[in-house]
Amino acid sequence: MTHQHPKTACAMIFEDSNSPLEYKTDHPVPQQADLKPGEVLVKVEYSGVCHTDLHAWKGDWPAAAKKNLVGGHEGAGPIVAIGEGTLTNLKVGQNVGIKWLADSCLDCENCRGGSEATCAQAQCSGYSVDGSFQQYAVSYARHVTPIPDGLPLEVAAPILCAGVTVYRALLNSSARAGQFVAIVGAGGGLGHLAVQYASAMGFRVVAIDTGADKKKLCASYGADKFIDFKDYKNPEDMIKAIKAECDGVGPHAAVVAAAGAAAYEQALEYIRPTGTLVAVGLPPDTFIKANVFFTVFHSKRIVGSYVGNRQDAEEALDFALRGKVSPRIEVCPLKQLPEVYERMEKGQLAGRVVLKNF
Ligand code: 8ID
Ligand code: ZN
Repeated sequence: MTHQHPKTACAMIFEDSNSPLEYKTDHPVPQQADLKPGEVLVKVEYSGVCHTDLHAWKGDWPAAAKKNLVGGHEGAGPIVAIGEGTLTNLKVGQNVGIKWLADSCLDCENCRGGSEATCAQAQCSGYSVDGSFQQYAVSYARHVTPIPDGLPLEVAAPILCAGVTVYRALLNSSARAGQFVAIVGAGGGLGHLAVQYASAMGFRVVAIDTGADKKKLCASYGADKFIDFKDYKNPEDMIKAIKAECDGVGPHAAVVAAAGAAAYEQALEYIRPTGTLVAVGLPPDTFIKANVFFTVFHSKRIVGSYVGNRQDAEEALDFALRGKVSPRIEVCPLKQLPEVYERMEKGQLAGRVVLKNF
């Protein structure tokens, strides 16, 4: 079947870290014959803006991103073409999601074990390959996520990175229903979904972030307590306050989903003995300082948690389909990405901004 789509379309692109974000209206769109086996062309209708996209643009991380990059990795829309010779059950017209993990080999120890993101051949949308801040994006049949019928695309978009990441992080926390979990950065894109997944999974949530808007948002999702980190000049007082909310001994786990380094500073201290610190947020040049004696003496665990696998993505979307999790979204035109980054940098966004590409 031949499908008609334009030869050029809009895309937000930047040449190198920190170079201007350029909104192009004549970005080339691959045609059917340009697609390789395994590739699909997605008409991206909505794309969430993750703080990772901002880190990528600023060049915050040790691994360099692709030059002339189209960012974005929370894309949602229908498939409009499938590369000739692709082995897949996907159909043209079907809605799919483009997530951070664009592709992996699916045949190494990591992939087979369900840790696809740590595959040595992993490709990342909006980092090593062009992502979803464009109207038509090439992605990979074996890794796009089918979006269930009945889930609006703008709701699905934030689940594709923020949702799946925090869902996997909560699983990695090893907390059980009824136990206390601190969500650090609870009013942000990842955090506000973490509060909801945590509540849906039966955890008792202590939300940590700042400002009245984020406090209200977290309370509306059933967070038991909100700690405003800016209220505490002395870190010891914040540690005491967090412990006090959790039987006086601290939460069983802390999922640190903040984009700033300070969020990591006290987390190891306020989790209870045998507790788990789940590292999710990726501030540049940050180290977790663990006192070896107390880490051993209190049997604490430090776990890195990196997005989720294909199954996690489907499960995370299913929570949204069932209405257990509902992202707070602000829809903006693709063109406004520079302003969105400015607000994100200042910590002014509660929930997620979703770009409308059409
Ligand atoms: O796979 C992963 N590990 C993964 C996946 C996706 C995103 C990691 N991330 C990383 C991003 O790269 C980023 O570093 O998670 C971090 C958060 O991404 P986001 O949720 O998209 O960012 P946001 O919407 O800007 O929210 C960040 C929140 O953190 C709060 C801010 O107020 C904001 O609400 N925050 C900060 I900055 N410092 C804090 C602190 N000290 C804090 N909250 C509590 N304590
Ligand atoms: Zn992301």
